[in-house]
Amino acid sequence: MNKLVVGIIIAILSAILGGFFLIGNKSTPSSSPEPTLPQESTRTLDTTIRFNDPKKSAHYESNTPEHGSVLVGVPINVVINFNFDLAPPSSISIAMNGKEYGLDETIIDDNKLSMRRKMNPNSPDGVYTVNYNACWPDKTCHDGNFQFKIDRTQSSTYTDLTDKKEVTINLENINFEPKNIRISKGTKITWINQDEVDHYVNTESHPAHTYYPDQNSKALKNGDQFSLVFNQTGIYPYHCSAHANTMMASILVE
Ligand SMILES: [Cu+2]
Repeated sequence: MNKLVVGIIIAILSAILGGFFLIGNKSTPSSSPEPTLPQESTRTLDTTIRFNDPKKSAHYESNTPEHGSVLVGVPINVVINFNFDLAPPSSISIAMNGKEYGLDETIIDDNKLSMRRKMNPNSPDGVYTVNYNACWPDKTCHDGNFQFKIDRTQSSTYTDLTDKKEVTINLENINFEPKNIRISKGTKITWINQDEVDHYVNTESHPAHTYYPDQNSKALKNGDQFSLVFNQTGIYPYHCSAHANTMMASILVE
């Protein structure tokens, strides 16, 4: 009799605790802080080579190209985003094997929350290390670094639309269709929302959207469209900010 009562109590406790842990586990992803490494692991991360761990400076928010990403073309610039006002002499270096591939000077954007440096469009394939020095109005500076890889051979996985003057990309089924494409310099791309939910076209990173600010649309409702002519060669990773972790794509301009 006592054994039966104990058994029932254990069964009830197990059910309650089991339910508790189930709820606890379910709530974990939304309540836990953002993982620090790697960032946004659903993006084009390379698992075949080992990148160094990035160093994040004070006030660091995000960067494009993303740390550990593999690009099928050369980025038009490297952009780093912060949550505090940048000041001179903030600087960015983009180097491989001791050689600098950054072009011109580092530019602090007008809102002072991001800085950028152009990259040599003839940069060879390989792993690049970005070292940056972020300085603040009180004259203090903090350094940081991250890495990305350029591998042009992987552009064969991109849909070749290089002979087109105009290209349409449909936003449908919460995806960009076609997703990763190659186009020629001067091609006009038009994005059309075919879904019932709102979508956006946003340049990386999320949510700063600073890599190529021209490539930021307003909210696109069903049937709405957004167009942009690409006049500069390079790689343009982008996403929809309403579905930032799944709805992403890239344009290689040749
Ligand atoms: Cu979307």
